[in-house]
Amino acid sequence: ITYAFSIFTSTRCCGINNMMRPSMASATSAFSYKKFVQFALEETRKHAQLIPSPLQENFNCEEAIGGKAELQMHSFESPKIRLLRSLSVEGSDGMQVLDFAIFPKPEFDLPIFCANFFTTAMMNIIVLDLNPLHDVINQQNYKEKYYKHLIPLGIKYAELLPWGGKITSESIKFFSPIVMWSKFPSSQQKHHVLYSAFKDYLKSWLELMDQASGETDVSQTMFNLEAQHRYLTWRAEKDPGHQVLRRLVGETHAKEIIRSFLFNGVDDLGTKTFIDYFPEYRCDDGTINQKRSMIGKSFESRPWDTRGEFIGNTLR
Ligand code: BLA
Repeated sequence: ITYAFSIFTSTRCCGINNMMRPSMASATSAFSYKKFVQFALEETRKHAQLIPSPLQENFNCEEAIGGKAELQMHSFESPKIRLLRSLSVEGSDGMQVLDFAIFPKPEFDLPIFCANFFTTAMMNIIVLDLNPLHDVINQQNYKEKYYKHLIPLGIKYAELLPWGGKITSESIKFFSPIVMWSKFPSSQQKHHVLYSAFKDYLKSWLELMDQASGETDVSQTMFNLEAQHRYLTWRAEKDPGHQVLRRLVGETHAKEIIRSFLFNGVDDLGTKTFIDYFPEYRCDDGTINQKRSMIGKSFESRPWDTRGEFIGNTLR
């Protein structure tokens, strides 16, 4: 097996201009997430001056083992953004993946922009959300501050991209009342809807960012920082995409991409461990239970009503 890592093969491809390269998918389908990334960077630049992140040097473009996919990574920061990063994958078999997130600086209690799309020739598994930094089930004022005016947007897309069925119950606490969680067979019409939703959600997040003023209270900043670290710790350990990534680039390099790039900050924004945050995953020998979920899957239908009230009363 030959490994092709960015660090060793950085001359092979990429840099931002690579977005202009003909897509690997174009041979099999017209669909690609590259235009999503391009839109997102252009749109964000209307609101913030993006400067390349130091991560860009090590994480940019690479080929998966055996040349079966191409991975592209971008990362930026700005005065209010700690990290905007994007991973897109185009497989030679038609697989298309986008993992796009924007993490605010800790002075801001802004939600985390989250677009996670996994597409094969047949199926799509998507999560699109402004993931709340704080509790939106019990903390009414945080929910109202960021989501009240966005409920109609959520309702609009919930009709077009219906609830995807049961999910890892733990995940729901990381989702907002306007989360799009959906599974659907590939079609041009659905991809068009997804693109619109992505654009609308991103624009909404950017408006929230424009309005946000930085926290001056140190304890509130620390509260935001820990919430972001907890989020990163969850995703760096339990994100459903890890398995695919390991298959593409191998165990060691997948771990590097996950901890240093996708969920950058997990190793330096805080000192608490996964078990500190999620003690129910602790095995008798102190290690982390490898199960994705301790509670199991639930929420057959959308656990938020049309007023944005949480109605999934089975949540522990
Ligand atoms: C499935 N991805 C899922 C599911 C969710 C998410 C909820 C349904 C399975 C489940 O119940 O967990 C996404 N879960 C999230 C997100 C958060 C969360 C965004 O808790 C945030 C807090 N998905 C990707 C990437 C890949 C990917 C990058 O985002 C691949 C590289 C793959 N996701 C993927 C696959 C499945 C999946 C293959 C189906 C397999 C499974 O259900 O485990």
